[in-house]
Amino acid sequence: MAIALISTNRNFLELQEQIQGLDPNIQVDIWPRIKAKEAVRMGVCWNIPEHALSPYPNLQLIQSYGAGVAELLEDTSIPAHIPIARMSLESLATDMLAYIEWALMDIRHHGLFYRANQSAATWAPKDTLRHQDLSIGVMGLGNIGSYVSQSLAAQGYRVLGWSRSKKELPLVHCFEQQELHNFAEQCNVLVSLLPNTDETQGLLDLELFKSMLKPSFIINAGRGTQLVDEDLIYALDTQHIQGAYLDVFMKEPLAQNHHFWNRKEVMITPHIAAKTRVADAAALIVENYSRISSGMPAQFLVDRRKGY
Ligand code: NDP
Ligand code: OXD
Repeated sequence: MAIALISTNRNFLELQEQIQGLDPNIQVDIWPRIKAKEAVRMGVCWNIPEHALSPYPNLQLIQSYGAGVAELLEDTSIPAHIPIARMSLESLATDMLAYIEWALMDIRHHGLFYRANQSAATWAPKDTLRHQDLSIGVMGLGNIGSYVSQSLAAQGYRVLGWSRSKKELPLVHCFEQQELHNFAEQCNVLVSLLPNTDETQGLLDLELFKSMLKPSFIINAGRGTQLVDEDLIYALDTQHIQGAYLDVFMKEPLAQNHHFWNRKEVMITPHIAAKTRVADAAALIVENYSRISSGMPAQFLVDRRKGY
């Protein structure tokens, strides 16, 4: 029995070492050098080419190396009967919280405005915003969003949460799917921590931006497909939105000629808000591998109908 580590853009050498450090009996090979293809029971995948999983006749589990699984679900070369598990780690939630806190501090201290002023040598002081000046709307209340929303609420922000099914979270005012506009109209900052599904595509659009409280900011760390890029540009031009912090994009890396690069009201980060930490991933992979080896279901299985 073996695990195949497959990625076109991650170096999995350290992951291989960590998995074998936890259980030296597991055979772990890194794609494309997979020794015995029929021995592979689990494929750990991130950014894989189509058909990369076709050569393994005894595959029992596909383990995503990240929380997002849309690319794996869209890959028609993967048979629908093979279960897919997502990466669901405490460290993804704590790292994401740190990213959102950083963006919120920048919003409160007018970072986008002062950086633009610095490049023009302009002295223009503004009042710093306090926690209580901003209502934060967290879209997606799963592993990451539920932790982020509750932590921000504990820091003194007014926090609202929105998810497909209604949640009960201490200190967070929760809304369900059909209450999107009622939710957004009470928020200064919309933070997307949603998966990429048919239903979440294009949610961050001009109509939603117009309904928000002023000043209005967007933080997108979910997936780039959720944002209508042209609507954001228009909303910045017309002052419906004052600034955006974007970590994910429709196409990554973001094209060099994309309009976002030249906007002083947009902060771009290269999909680093919460990167999977190797040691934590290795522990989850070994746990899921032991589970499937004993005939148990893996943890954090994706529901193909929901798309996450
Ligand atoms: P989970 O699956 O735990 O949570 C997803 C949440 O989104 C759930 O609350 C779910 O609702 C909600 N949701 C899904 N579809 C809809 C919809 N149509 N309308 C309203 N709510 C919806 O995922 P995680 O918290 O682990 O991760 C979330 C996403 O964050 C990932 O899929 C990935 O895209 C992104 N991510 C980005 C990273 C980065 O570095 N930028 C790092 C890690 C993750 P319900 O609870 O009712 O099911
Ligand atoms: C993601 C991740 O899904 O890096 O973006 O986990």
